[in-house]
Amino acid sequence: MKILLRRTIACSLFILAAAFPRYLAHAAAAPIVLTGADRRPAMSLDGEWGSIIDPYFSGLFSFHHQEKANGFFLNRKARPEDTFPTEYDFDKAAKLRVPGDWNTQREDLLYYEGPMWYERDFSYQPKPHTHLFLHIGAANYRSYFWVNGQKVCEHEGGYTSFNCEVTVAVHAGANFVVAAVDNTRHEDNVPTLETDWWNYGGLTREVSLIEVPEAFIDQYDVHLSRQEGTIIEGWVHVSGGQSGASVTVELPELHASTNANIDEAGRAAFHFAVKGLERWSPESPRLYKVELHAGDDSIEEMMGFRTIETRGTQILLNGKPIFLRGVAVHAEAPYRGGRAYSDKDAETLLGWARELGCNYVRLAHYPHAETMLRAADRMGIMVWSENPVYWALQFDNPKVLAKAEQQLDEEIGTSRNHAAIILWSMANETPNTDARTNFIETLASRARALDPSRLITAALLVRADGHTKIVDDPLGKALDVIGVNEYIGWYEGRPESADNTNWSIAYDKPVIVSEFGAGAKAGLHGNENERWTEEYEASVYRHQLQMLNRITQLSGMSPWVLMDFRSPNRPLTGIQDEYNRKGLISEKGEKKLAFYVLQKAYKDRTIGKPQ
Ligand code: GCB
Repeated sequence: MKILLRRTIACSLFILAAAFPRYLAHAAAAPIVLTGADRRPAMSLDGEWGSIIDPYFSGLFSFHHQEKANGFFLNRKARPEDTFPTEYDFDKAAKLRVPGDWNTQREDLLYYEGPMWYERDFSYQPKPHTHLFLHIGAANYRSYFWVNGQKVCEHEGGYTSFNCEVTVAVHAGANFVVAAVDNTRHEDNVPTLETDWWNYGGLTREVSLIEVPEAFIDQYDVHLSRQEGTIIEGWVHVSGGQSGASVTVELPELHASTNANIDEAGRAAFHFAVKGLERWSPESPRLYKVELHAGDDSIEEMMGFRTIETRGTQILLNGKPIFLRGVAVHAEAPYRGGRAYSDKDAETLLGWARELGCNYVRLAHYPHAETMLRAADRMGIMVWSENPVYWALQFDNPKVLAKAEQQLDEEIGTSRNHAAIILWSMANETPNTDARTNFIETLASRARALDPSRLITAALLVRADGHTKIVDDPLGKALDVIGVNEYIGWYEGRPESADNTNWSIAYDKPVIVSEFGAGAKAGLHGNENERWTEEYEASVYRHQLQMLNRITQLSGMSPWVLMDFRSPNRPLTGIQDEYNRKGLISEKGEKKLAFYVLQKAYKDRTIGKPQ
């Protein structure tokens, strides 16, 4: 009955919308976050979608720039009796693969920035008393979705997953979904106009349909208590759950379970003791099956349990000091190129990190795919996860803050149950202004409120006084761990300039050197004073490693970067060819000399505090 009512409402909305074009935009609900969306039974919508490139967005806007009631989202088919032309046809249009950025699928799209239309048919048999969500792993940057011509949602932010309710829009039998994805860069976006990576557009991660019961678990948090290492605590939120209804959390392998009741806000907080829990660590990345039950809904995930905290200038994993032997990683697909999304991409990238001797990766500069986080959980690689607050945003614009907050909420909401993630990074290399500091402090407080179980960091810029590098950015106050980016030997000085560089750090907190590096073209050899040779990059690493060992509060490092990645800022012909060449490995998988320098330091433990 409820469903019928909802469908009738939807139908009238649709009629209204036809009469008042702008109505559609307002009728669509905001997308929601589903924790563990990839753990739910789903109907995949991956594969080939019809696609129409639309640089002027004429599929959505009329010649007087009003939102159309009969845009491409209607997926209209021309009929012989028509008295007007239909100037598009998804059936005849070129195809694009989903998941996948469009830039690396067709040569003519490599540089394309603008709106792109996608269409896919599907058949479905809705079940009564269910909600149906269109799940989108990521769509860069702004995206709009319609099902059977009805607007179902709009979303902003290119690197987080979201879910649009389509319960009333989908009907029994044949259906179609249309998406418009627009990767135009804007000054008030997060990230903004300038980045040092390729602005890959499109439905870059998986798309599926997820059916859940009327009352369903949308978000949950299950983690080991920092205070008491034998207590698992957290909460489950049930959308549409009746106050007082019961939720069960179970770890069958440990014969441990608990029941908790949902409060007025739909949330059931729990904590329970477990015996014999083996903690997750890089040496032993033990994962347990965790089952959550709430009425008709249930979800099952493999989770690790560990604690992460700081003591003075140390980072403690499971109560013991740990040195983070890391490397920074972009979500760029090895060999194939383009945006990474698959298990295979994740396993190749993290496999290289492990071969280097890493126990840690900085996943720069935006939230990476769930596949990457699951692989890190399995492989025992700790993760720095990052909000795309990169360089100089409009820090005094409240709308920009709201966008950054939304992306942070989605990042934490989606990935908070990954043991691998130990750090939430708020930002990278932002200018030192009051507006910036307030902006990022607001984000840091929000992240702490959302997830008090992890550490907050950001990659800061440093200033210099003679041979002394000074880390005193006021933002440091808001952080648990200070991230520091520096490029001695590349953007400033020579590799050996590191030898007489000293560090003055204003905070009594752990420090991670979150970036250093140098560019080298794989296969280009020469002497170590020649820029772009593998020898030069290796020399920068050697001098850097010695210098880093002199920073007493150093708790970790993630040199820039694991693999060469595409960037439009890097046009040097014959060397860069639009790739940032600071990789330890080329995009074709060729290891450069610096890879082996770092590998040796990590394997011999000649870098970092003894653990
Ligand atoms: C940085 C940025 C990173 C760049 C890198 C570079 O400081 O954080 O995004 O790609 O330098 O190669 O210049």
